[in-house]
Formats: sequence, C-alpha cells, structure tokens
Amino acid sequence: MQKQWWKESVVYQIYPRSFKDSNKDGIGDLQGIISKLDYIKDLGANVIWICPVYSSPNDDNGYDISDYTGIMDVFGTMEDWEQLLKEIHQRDIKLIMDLVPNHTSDEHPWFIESRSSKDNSKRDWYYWRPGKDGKEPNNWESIFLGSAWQYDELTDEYYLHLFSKKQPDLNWENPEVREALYNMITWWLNKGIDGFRIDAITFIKKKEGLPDAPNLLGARYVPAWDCHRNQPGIQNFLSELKEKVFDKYDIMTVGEADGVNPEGSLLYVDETEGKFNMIFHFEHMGLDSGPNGKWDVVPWQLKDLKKVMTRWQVGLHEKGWNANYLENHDQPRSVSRFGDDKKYYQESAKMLATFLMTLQGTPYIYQGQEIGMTNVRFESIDDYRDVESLNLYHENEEKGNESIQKAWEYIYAKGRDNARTPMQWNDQFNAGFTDGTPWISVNPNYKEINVDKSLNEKDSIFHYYKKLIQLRKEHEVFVYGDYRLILEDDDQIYAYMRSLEKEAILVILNFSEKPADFVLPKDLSYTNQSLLIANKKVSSNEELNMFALHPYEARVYKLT
Ligand code: TEU
Ligand code: CA
Repeated sequence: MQKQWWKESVVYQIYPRSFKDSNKDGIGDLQGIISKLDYIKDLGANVIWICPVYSSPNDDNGYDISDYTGIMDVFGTMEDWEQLLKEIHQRDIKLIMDLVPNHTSDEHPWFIESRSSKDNSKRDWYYWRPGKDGKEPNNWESIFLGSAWQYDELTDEYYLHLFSKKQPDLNWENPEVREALYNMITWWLNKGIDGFRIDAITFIKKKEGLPDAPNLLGARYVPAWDCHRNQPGIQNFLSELKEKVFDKYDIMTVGEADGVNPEGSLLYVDETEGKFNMIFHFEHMGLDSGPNGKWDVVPWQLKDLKKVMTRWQVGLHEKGWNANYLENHDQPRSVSRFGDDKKYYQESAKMLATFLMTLQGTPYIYQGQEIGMTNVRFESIDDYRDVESLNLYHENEEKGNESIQKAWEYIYAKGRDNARTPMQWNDQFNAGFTDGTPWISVNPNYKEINVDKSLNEKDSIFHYYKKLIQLRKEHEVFVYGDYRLILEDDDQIYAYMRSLEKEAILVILNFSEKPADFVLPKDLSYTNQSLLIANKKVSSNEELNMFALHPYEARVYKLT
C-alpha cells in the first residue's frame, strides 16, 4: 500500500457559521476560526476541512453559492481568508475547502443570465424544461422535499433543483459549464490550498431524458434516486475533472458520495483509477432509516453497523482508501445517535471516539464532537434554521396535529440543526460563541459541555480524543494495518484486529448499555498484551482471555 500524507492525517471539520464569532454579529467568521487554530493544533488534527465560505444568500448556509471566488460578507474578506490559510500553514496544518459543483445559487450571475431568456447563451447551463400537461416536467421530489422543479414565469419554463429551489442544478452535459468550473477550481488550487471536499458529487449526472420515477403509490412527487444519483456516465465527468485539474496538484480530495456502495466505490477511489483519494459513503448513516428514506426513522442495529463498516474496511483494503466519520453538519450528533447522551454519556462518547480513530481510513472529527456535543431539542419551530427541517415541518403542518408531532420526532432525531448549534467554548454568555445574538440558539447544556471544561479535566472526552490521535501517530498499524472483524455474531460487542507485519492491535467496543462478556477467540495467539487506551479503569492483572465489559466500555490492546 502506498504511503500518503492524507492517509496519515486526522481531519477536523469546521462549520464556520457555528464555530466562533469575532465581531458580535452572532455569526461565526474567519477571524473567529483564526482565533481557535491553536485549539485545533492542540487536539492534534493536521488537516482542516472548512465548509463553504463563498458568497451566498444563505438559503442553505453557504451551499448556495452566488460567487465561487468571493468570500461571504459575514465571514470576512479575501484578506481574512488569506490570513487564515497562512496561519493554518504556519501551524503545519493543511486546509481543504468545500467545493460545490452540482449547483449554484439562483442569485449566481450564471443563473441570472440563464433565467433571462430562452435564447440566452447560458440558458443551457442549467436544466430548463417546459411543463407537462400544466404540471412539472417530471415527478421528481427534491431531496429537501416538494417538487424538484421550480416554475419561472419570465420564460414560462421550469428549472431543476435537486436541493432547495434556490440551488438550481448546473448542467454538466454542457462542456462550457465544466470548463467554467475547472477554471474556478484551478483558481483556488493556485492560491495554495491542499485539497477539496467535493459536495454532492454523485448528483452531477442525470438520467437521459429526465424520465418520471416509478410511482407505485401515486404520490405527487417521488424520491428519484435512480434518476439522479450515481448515474451511468458520471465517471466520464469525474475522469475529466481529475485529468484536467486534480492530477496537476499534490492535494487531498474527498468526494461526498451518497448512493455508492463498496463494490461501486472503486470507480471513485481505486488507488490508480479512482477519481478521488477517498469518499464519504452514507451506508452507516442510513442504518436508522427505513425504506422510505431519511425521515422514516427506525432503530439501528449493531449487526448492521458491523456488516456495513466491515464491507468497506475489507473491500477497500489495498485497493482504495476509506474516509471515516460518525457525524458532520448534515447528521445528528453521534453520541446521541449511536451512544447514550444521558446515563453513559462520557463512556459512550469515548467508545465512539475509539471506534472512529481505530478504523482503517482517514478519520474526520466534526467540530464539537471532540467535547461530546449532543443533539438539541428546541421547543419552537422558530428556533430552527435548516431549510430541510423547515420544509419537513411545513409540509406536515398542512396535514394536521398528528403529522406535526411526527415531524417533531423526526427533527429531534435527524434534523441537521442538531449539529449546527454554536460551538460550546465555555460556560459563559452564549457558551462563548458570540457576544451578540447567535444566528441559532446555543444548546442549553453548554454549562456542562464546553471546551474550557473539557480542557481542564484530564479525563475529558477532549483529552481522550487527543490521546487517540497521538496513538495513530505513534503506531503505523492504526493507519496502514489491515482490519479483521472478530466475534461477528455478538450483538453487544464490536471487536476487530488491526495488523501490520509484526504489529497487532485488538479493539474491543461494547456498543450496549449492558455489561457484556468478552471471550477472546481461540485462534488469536499472543504472548504479551499491553493496554494502549481504555475509557474505564482496567486492573493491571486482568485476563484478556475472558472478562466482563462495562456498558459502553472500550479497550485497545497491543498484542505481541
Ligand atoms: O449534502 C448532500 C447530501 O447528499 C446529503 O448530505 C443531504 O444534504 C442530506 O442527507 C439531507 O438530509 C451536501 C451538503 O453536505 C449539505 O449541507 C447541503 O445541503 C447539500 O449538499 C446541498 O449542497
Ligand atoms: Ca461574525
């Protein structure tokens, strides 16, 4: 396996709007980030991924871009950004930016031109279609609900938007669009950044003819994944992007690849043929969804988590590379979702940290994860900001009380604002995030959960993460070792071996709120055991062959 800096890295993800406000307007900004770089350095992350900071009317918090080469006013100026890059590099950290090539804002000059008339030279830069029988051109549902088409009176046609109606999809079939995007990407790379996280990349190819999706239940709009996600032909676009742009730089690229499975992933991340270094898959994020998608909330099962993660771990071994994450700005907080944010809060947050940091692949830590930030339950819909959750709420509002109750349940479980409440820096006013009024309220638990406290307590979740990051740096086996699942059928314990030549690591995780009996498989022979890290006190004379794990206990042994 080839050694690469991005395989050995630990990434810290920043959602700028919610990270740190420097000028009291209630919105996180670039100077705020600069003021906290030493904190990230102290944690030990050596790559920062920063969510979009480009000019945007903020319908989807920066994922609706109106100027790809401008900085969003409320975040600062290009000078601030340049200072940020410089200060990041001075600390020996790398910076990857978010790249959003599937759509622009409807306020982007390209779209304004495109919308202006049917014969405008940029008309074909987006998907414009006439209505069908007085209705939308097809029955596709937007990923953010409602129709994926928006009617525009001016030219009496509809435009396609897979996300919000302020995010019209670019037409990648048009070579001028691709060229314009490549120029923009090159422009950023020439500024000296170290790579990109590529947003919603599996959506850039649409099914030929934009046909209706199968509609068994006769719904007005239907999810149309099989028409717009990971479609045949997409790899041609990605190869071109790679050859014309990415290949010319020593950068790290991670594609956000909803709808890709381990088998199909090699087209994306094969060591030689792949178009990206790694991708974010969604298979583990789907484990608490039923057949009807994200808002069909069901309990997740450990056996499924093992199956999914193992297929990726084994499937990519020596062929490609994994990007591992348990939460991000689109997902609930992992301790609330896969752990227990009440009774076994500390234990389960650390257990999940152990899991994330000991898998094969590059780990991504989302801001606040390192101090165990949790989901939030605001009581009024006025406290929510996310366009997706608001759409869900309003769609259900029309259907009456019972539906509203359901909507609340879904928003509490899966709403994206769970991860977007301000970073909790201390127990002071607004958790130290802002001296003004925050754009979204602070999670009321900031007095118990905050950075100051986590830094001061030596057994904190923060220090545990820090130690795990250190271990990854000290033992190559964590990065390059293979992965082998053991105790496959155990329904409480998730355990695996990581091995590299003579180095072997045993990871034991109790994913349940009950004690669990661990029995070492007979075929695992070793002469010496040493405990590298654990989230509970382990007595030094404990036998490794058989012992009882506490709820959510995690242990990592080195075996020789
Ligand atoms: O997300 C795209 C995506 O496929 C999902 O993460 C989706 O937004 C989510 O499942 C909805 O519940 C990316 C960004 O990460 C997200 O923040 C943006 O809203 C979206 O693209 C549009 O740019
Ligand atoms: Ca600000």
